[in-house]
Amino acid sequence: MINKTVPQSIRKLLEEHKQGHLLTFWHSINPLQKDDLLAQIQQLDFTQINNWLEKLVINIPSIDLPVNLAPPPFYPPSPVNNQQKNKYVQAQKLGTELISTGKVAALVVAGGQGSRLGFDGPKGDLPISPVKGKTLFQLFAETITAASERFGTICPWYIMTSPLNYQQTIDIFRSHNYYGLEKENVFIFQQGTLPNFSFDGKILLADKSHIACSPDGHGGILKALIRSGALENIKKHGIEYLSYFQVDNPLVTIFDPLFIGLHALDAAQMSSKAVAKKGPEEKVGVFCLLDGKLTVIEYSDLPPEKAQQRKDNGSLVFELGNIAVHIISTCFIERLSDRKLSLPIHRAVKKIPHIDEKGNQIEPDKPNGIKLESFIFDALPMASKSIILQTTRKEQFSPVKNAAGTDSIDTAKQMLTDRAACWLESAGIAVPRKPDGSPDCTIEIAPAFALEKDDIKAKLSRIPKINPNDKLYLA
Ligand code: UD2
Repeated sequence: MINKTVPQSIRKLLEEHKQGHLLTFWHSINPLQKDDLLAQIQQLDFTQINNWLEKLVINIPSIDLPVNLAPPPFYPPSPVNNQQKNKYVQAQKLGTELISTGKVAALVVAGGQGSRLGFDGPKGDLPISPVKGKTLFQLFAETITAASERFGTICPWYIMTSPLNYQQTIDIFRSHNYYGLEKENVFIFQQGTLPNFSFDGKILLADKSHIACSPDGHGGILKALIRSGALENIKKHGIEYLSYFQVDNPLVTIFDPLFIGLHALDAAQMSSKAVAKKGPEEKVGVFCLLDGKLTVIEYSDLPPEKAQQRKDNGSLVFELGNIAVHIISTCFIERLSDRKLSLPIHRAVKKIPHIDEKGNQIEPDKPNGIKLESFIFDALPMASKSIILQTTRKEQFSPVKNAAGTDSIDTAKQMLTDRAACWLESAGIAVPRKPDGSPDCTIEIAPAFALEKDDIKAKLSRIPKINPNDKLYLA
């Protein structure tokens, strides 16, 4: 058994595709590891791999800078004329009805590795609320509980993880008793992975018996929903709309009747929320019409003259930044899968830990290889209809990407306090402010207390006077 040999067919296959090095350590691994490695090799699809090698790994794809670009139509945060006002009222009513009748579920993508943040563990376990230090998962769970009560229904929650953080995520939910949600209403599933490559096209080994792999991008959700049985479960619950968001945005409004209603009224298949970009350099994808089709163009692919182009009123022509909040119709996911439509694969040059040909562990300090991934927003041009609702950054978008500086834990905590202060002030509560205008206190509003600004008015008697430096938690 110790001397188990490699099946001839596998050895031949690897040699044919110049990946024979995957067996370098065959003689120094134990029988279980041998079986494991063989299983991983059998999973490799060499037709696809050769295609990626040619188009994305060995050869650097030439990026055709998009030329035929136009800004897309969008719904503004508030209606601008009577006709639109009527539509928003109708949409709000329809969205409320759809949520109340159990047609909408929450769907979060939480499979990323969060490497920029340097946080050890699933990003959803990051403490983020400014007073109580609740984690992202807890905040979302409490929001889902509060929304279920508000709408008189049960809103299920689908959570995409990756093989790298699935078990940890399950353990976190178990140890927190699913944050008060019923276990059967929380569906945690795994996305796929793709192998990592050196610049010369060799598949990297993570250790002597494991191929180095990374999650296949948030676009992997389309396949993962089907493969994991989540889509079946969604259909069984009669869910028609998925409210998609990223695990790194503590300000997200998960159940927004207006957004859901506009999507449904316009018979859209996949819709998006956007914010006005802070400036031409902000690192978010932008919504554009490319040859008439709604598309997200990553900031790095947007020609600088387009990124900087301004309207007469001074705002950017391509101003709609992607905050990765979507409504996706269940039937759209089914249609993509029936037609076997797959999303394009993108290359990302990254630092990839691996072992070298002598078995030495390499922890690179600069990018040394290529990861491949697909993006959910690449499904937008495949939708027969898609709408964009512009929203306000300070109300709904504060991504936690970095350990410090912009888009960090500190900025998200500050924005949670800022939003809470604005909600309280809009209900007539005085909030102490510093000379620079920022709140001179820390405020956390639990989802059970208020899901939106208008909920505050009914709770005025429960709000104490706020003094400078106070830490106030409203629950
Ligand atoms: C994404 C968008 C960017 C902007 C920004 C808003 C891309 C390429 N860019 O930036 O345009 O909208 O978000 O915050 O998406 N994830 C998985 N599996 C994966 C990879 C990622 O679940 O294999 C999740 C991850 O856990 C996170 C989200 O997808 O919730 C975004 O991932 P990211 O942080 O890598 O995206 P980023 O910052 O490149």
